[in-house]
Amino acid sequence: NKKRAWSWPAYLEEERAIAAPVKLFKEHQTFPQSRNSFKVGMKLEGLDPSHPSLFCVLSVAEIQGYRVRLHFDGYPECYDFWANADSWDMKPAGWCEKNGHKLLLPKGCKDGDFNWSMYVKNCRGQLAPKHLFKSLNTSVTPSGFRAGMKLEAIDRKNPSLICVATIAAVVDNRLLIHFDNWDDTYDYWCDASSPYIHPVGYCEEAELTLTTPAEYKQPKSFSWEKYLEETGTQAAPARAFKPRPPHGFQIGMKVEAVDRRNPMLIRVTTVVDTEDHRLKIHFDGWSSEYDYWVETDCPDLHPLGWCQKTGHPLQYPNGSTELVTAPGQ
Ligand code: MLY
Repeated sequence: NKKRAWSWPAYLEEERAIAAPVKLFKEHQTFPQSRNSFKVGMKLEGLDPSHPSLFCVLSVAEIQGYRVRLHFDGYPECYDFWANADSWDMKPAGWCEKNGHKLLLPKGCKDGDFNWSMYVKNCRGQLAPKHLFKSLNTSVTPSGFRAGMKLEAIDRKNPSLICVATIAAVVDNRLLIHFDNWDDTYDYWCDASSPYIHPVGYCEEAELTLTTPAEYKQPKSFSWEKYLEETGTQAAPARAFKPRPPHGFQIGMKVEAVDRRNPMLIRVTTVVDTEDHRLKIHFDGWSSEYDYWVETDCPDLHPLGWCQKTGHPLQYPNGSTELVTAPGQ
């Protein structure tokens, strides 16, 4: 019995399965054009994935292929998270100040006397150089969305609710969605083609219930016209909302996907169900109990060969170890 290494071509043949075509993936999911040049210890500003309205002081804690593990300075390691090196959520030191965003300081640092160059000097760190941030060079087409404009948005944490919301910020082609009179823990970033945002009047037209702002006095008699006047605000123009084309993923297609239960791992994965904007993914060799839904544009979804090309380990289906016994010779 000869042994050969696990490989996608052999596995696809064995499973009679097909790879999800590379053209179905967004640029940020497919093969990167450049290397990951971040180094352990480099410091930067970035979004907290569990509180996406907040930019924080982060350090690169680990590199794995095209991915980085980011650590919140001054906070326990249990909050560390993984991101791709071209993530839009990563910004160089000074970005928040320049763009008028609040920066959550390392624990123990006082507001007002934080200064990046003093800070890195004191902790003998190093700033991540600006040219490493791919997100700074994205070309931006003017969108018609402006901070302060109102819209109807799905609460991603309570997806049955479509709510009165505000564009809290516009950066590049991304919008920060905030829910009126709620705290910012429900906020999220999206783009103009997000299926989760709609123009003012959408619910009325579709005969859906619109969730009014928290503590709104007469929710039953809510009218957009009155509310825009009361708040002295404008509705986001309907033409700024862009339809998202169908994704093209089909049941049975294979991909490489980060396992969100253990996000340092990327596994051999199958699409087992699809919706308009989401895929249900299954980790090959594991129980279907572990299946879950992801957004089609999720940065943790990649075409076959991504791990190999970017130098990241790939977890083979449970049961088959790295070396598999080849049938026959
Ligand atoms: N059951 C939740 C619902 C919160 C909804 C907030 N959205 C509309 C922003 C709660 O009361 O906390």
